[in-house]
Amino acid sequence: MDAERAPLPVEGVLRFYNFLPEANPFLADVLAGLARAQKSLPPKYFYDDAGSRLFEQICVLPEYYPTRTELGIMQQNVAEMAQFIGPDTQLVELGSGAGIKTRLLIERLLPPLYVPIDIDGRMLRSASAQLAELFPWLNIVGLCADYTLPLELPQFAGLPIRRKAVFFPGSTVGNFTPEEALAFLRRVRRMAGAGGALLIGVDLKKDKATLEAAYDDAAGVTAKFNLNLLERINRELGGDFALDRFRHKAFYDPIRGWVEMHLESRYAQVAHVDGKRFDFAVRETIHTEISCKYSVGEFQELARKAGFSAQKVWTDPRQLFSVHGMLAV
Ligand code: AVJ
Repeated sequence: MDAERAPLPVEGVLRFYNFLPEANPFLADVLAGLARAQKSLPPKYFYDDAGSRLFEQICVLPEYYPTRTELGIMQQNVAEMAQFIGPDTQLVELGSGAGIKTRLLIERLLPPLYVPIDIDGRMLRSASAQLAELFPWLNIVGLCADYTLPLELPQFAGLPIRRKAVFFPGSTVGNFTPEEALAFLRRVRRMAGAGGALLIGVDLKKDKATLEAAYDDAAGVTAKFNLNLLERINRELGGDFALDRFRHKAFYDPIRGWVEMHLESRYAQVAHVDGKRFDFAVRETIHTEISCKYSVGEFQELARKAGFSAQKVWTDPRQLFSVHGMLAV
């Protein structure tokens, strides 16, 4: 038998497996991104310890409506969501983060196994340990992995599992372009397997002012979150970015339907990473993130192309945010 595909035993309630590549791709990704005509850095590198903490601060900002709106939708509808997913389901969560919404779902769904997947190993461990304390009956197998890359979900032996459900809250799918999101959802479809379910949070299209405030808050937390990427490069890769020589920029592009975040050079300047030199013209930017917004219909169509059929959609009264219930066809 293929050793790699042998089912993993679920021994004890709390286990972790590291699926991150041996060699850290951060340096190569940064050097490649900064060498482009439009300099860019992948948003997944926001989430070091400092970045994860800053993101948690973003989630409670008055301007950042997605987190509290999605939580409200879940509080209102979690019974129906659990019923939609059904019993004996292995719950897989992508980008599990601090996992507050997860608690709601787990206490209704009572899944035999919970598999959180996150790129931030420390966040994964602390959130999982909290859940293990809260739900002593729950088997948890945490996977430290980059789910933007192909990932073969291990099989688990010895539990009454009839299907899988993938939970992907927070509108993190918005970090992909619609084209990338399609490729990603096709992989999620394979991960869910036949008859599997997808419960996914998707931020809705809305007016420019609301969106731009959400990504450029008055307290400057999002600016700090964005600039932390340069700080991380300085810390981990021996960079020499002067943080006060860059400013945070965020704007909504209604044609593309996404918010763009950039770090804009205030001056003509030079920075180095790993001994390599990068020149910045005044007002030249590093593109650090997109956050794509969808109408309910647009997202359903995208998911349909990826092999899901839309079954349910839950929204808030102001139609700011949506949570979709879909089935793998
Ligand atoms: C975690 C990707 C959903 O796009 O709204 C928040 C990240 N960036 N403020 C988002 C983020 C700036 C967030 N996601």
